[in-house]
Amino acid sequence: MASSSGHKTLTVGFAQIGAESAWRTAETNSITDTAKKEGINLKFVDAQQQQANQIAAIRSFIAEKVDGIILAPVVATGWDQVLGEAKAAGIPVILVDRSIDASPSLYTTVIVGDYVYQGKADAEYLAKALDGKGNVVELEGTPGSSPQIDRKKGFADYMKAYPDIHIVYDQTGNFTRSGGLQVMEAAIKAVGASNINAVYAQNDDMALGAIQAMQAAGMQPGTTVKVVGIDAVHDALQAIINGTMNFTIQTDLIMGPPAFKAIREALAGVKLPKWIKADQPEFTIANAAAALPTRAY
Ligand code: GYE
Repeated sequence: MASSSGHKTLTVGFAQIGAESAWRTAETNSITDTAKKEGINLKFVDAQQQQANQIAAIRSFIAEKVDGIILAPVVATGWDQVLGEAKAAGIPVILVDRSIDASPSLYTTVIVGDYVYQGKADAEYLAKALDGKGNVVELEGTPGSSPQIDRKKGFADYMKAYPDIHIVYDQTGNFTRSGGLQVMEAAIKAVGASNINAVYAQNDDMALGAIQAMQAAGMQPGTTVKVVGIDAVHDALQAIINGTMNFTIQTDLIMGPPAFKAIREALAGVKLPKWIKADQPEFTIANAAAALPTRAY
């Protein structure tokens, strides 16, 4: 059957991670809005941060004989078995926003940013802003997820050249605003407010939570404490404009159009690149205000 847009009506299963961040919710909206617009029958599962729920969702998509599967893999390992089952059923699997440790033959393509580069960009900004010297609190994402692993590595590798910059506190905030707030409260208690010169948050939501915790402790995020995040979500750009945050780098979240396009192409026998990458613009006080009104989500 043809939809109003002229495409064959597809049935696609989407195993989403959950709703831990503003970024994640916007990505969900991109995929559900695009499905509506393109007349795609979308089976949406919110896995509540559990890999087991994602594996169960994929198995039910296979049983329902969907045309394609979109998976945002919560962690990087443990996918071989279930992706082997999807492959055996001949169903293309498009990975979105997180990569996995598995043979590339088990999936069609991964649409994902360069997260090592993002960590490096945050490190580069901080090394300059701190003049090569200072104490940093690191807020990490979901343990074992590809952005947590890669962003940590990109930052640490770059900072090897700066021996006078120290990570004085380092904990996961699970990519959530409340996690960022709690970890920052604990860091302030453990290290002392006056001993913290910067915060490196592996996503913007945790940076925003940390800003709240610092303000409650009478600190001045954005001025005496430098704050860098990742994603470039709306509230982070607003915080940069307000002067409470210093830097962020975009993670693409307009995932609907490229994901469904990849499924159509895979079904048509087109050979896709294994890694589909988007631009990652950087934002500071110099360009945040101009960018904010044109953000799609
Ligand atoms: O940066 C973060 C999140 O996997 C790239 O997950 C994604 C990350 C994103 O919830 O905000």
